[in-house]
Amino acid sequence: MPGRVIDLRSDTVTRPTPEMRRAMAEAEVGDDVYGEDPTVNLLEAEAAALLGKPAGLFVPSGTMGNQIAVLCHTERGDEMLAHEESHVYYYEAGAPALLGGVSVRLLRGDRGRFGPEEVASALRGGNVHFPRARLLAVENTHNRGGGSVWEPERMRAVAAFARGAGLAVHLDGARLWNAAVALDRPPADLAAPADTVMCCLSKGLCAPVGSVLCGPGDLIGRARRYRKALGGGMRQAGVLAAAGLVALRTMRARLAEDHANARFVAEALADVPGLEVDPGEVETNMVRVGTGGWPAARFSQALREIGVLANASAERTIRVVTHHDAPRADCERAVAAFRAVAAQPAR
Ligand code: TLP
Repeated sequence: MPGRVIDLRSDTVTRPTPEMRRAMAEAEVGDDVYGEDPTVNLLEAEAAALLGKPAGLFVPSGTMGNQIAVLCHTERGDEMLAHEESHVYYYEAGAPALLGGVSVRLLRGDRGRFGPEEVASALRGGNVHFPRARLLAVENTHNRGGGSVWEPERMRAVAAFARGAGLAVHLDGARLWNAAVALDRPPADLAAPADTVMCCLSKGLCAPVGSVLCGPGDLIGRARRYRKALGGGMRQAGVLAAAGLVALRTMRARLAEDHANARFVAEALADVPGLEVDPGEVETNMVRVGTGGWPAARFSQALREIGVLANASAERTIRVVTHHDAPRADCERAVAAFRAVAAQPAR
């Protein structure tokens, strides 16, 4: 039985680095609901600049950032378009309906990605029977797609088509930083096709809490009011924003290491009998492991018993997410654990 548990459930489990903790302890703060927290203001400005948008808003979570965007782009009774496995639909507790009275029309496509034709065939025109389609949501990298990256040209084409059809475009860029590293492109290039973009500081970048929503100044003004309504107006939030600044300034480039570790895990598991892994589909920091004869939930439990955490993401699939707090040696131990479980009879 190994000592320390290796946690590959998500990159959300990363803890703030020593530099972040120092920055948090020393942060200059004020009351952010009055707009008087200098560290939050700086984070919002730096994030907006990095993403090529006029304004930014610090929010407690990616979910809140996405849902504020939905509220800003729609009215009650409207419809938004999103991939059937998108986070905004699949993992946000029905919030578009709950908070905005917005229905979601689902699109299909390869690992979270689609083309203008999928958008075109989902649009139904202005007939009184139909809700008004007002928003398209895209996700890059795509979580349930296994960390898949949108090809920039395809993203531009989809966004241009949607805008031509009168839809706004929101980019769930929780892991846009990973896409930027994988493509070796500035984050602003990847965010350019979207009206609004949400990016997380609390995943691969290791900040303890927080995301930013960036977009046009007037929209971010309205977003600030929705953030207040949802209870996300925080006071001396500069202690959190200080960690976010360290994240933005120092933690992006190292994501390449997480990507290399994900490839390492995928390649090591590819020829383990009983497992199904396609190393060719690993584009960033996620690996989807098919568990063959095992129900994934039971496989996950068996891994846990030998000190490795990885969640079932589907009936017969486990998701492995690499991150800062699981260096190569931990990935090697995780591979050994997967091998050990796969060698047992399925149960
Ligand atoms: N994803 C989490 C879980 O919610 C599934 C994870 O462990 O991957 N957009 C995307 C693409 C995300 O992956 C997540 C979190 C969010 C938004 C929401 O961010 P938070 O957790 O900060 O609300």
